[in-house]
Amino acid sequence: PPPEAAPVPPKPIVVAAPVSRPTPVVTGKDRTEPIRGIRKTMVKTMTQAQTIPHFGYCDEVNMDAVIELRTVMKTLAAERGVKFSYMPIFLKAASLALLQFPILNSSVDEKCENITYKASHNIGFAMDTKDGLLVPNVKNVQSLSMLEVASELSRLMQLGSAGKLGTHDLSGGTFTLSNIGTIGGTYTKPVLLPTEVVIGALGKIQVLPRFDSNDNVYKAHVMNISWSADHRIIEGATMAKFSNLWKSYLENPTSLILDMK
Ligand code: CAO
Repeated sequence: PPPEAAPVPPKPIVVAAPVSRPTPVVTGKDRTEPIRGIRKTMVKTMTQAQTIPHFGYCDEVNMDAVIELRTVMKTLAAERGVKFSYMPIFLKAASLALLQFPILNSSVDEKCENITYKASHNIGFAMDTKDGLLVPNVKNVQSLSMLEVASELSRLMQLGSAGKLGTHDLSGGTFTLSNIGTIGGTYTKPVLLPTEVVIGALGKIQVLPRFDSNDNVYKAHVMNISWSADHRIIEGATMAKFSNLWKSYLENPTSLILDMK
């Protein structure tokens, strides 16, 4: 009899997070409270951001290959005591792409007369905490391994959840990614974090029908990316080229490993 075929391992499927249901609040009358703390900082930063002319650029990323890669990396990282989400891959891919588009890791002075190209890729990530929106950053992503990025992300997330992030971790960011997809949504319109010139928002990974190269429909894992950039110094074409490169690292993670320092 012909030898039995080896069992095909099941494809990893990303399951959407359960809908979070906060406790309903019924007070019966209006309530006014002062804006304090992190929300007060958000008022200041976002008001400043709206003085910057932003443009948006969106695309979709096929996540099939990166989901498989991350499944393996998650197990390997766990053996070394490190939690490994998709974020280290997103950050490292961004850092490698920034090496080719340094203007996206720059800042402009208040009068918009000088551009400073930042040597470090201090990549911030938006964090939804009980106290509000926090954006700690991983310093020098350009010189960290993927595992080191994962470990640093875990440290920052733990501190953020405990409300213990310090000024060092919250300042000096040069580029930001916001994974709103852990909560839901597809495309967004992210707002810049001054003095940075780009922010990217990642939508939720969805299972959707797509065509392969032979025109056959297959089940694809798709994630949307929404970039906002400072149009005073960033051209749409530059943003598109950077996004194409970042996307190519995720769609073909072997190229990510090839370019890794
Ligand atoms: N789509 C679908 N699922 C996703 C996903 C995405 N884009 N990103 C991560 N996930 C899944 C992961 O698969 C993970 O499950 P498994 O490990 O079991 O596979 C699960 O979600 C939980 O991920 P995580 O807790 O490890 O999250 P993370 O490290 O990817 O992200 C953080 C952490 C801090 C980015 C996230 O918790 C968060 O706060 N997101 C909200 C950001 C936000 O508020 N943005 C708006 C800013 S403007 O107001």
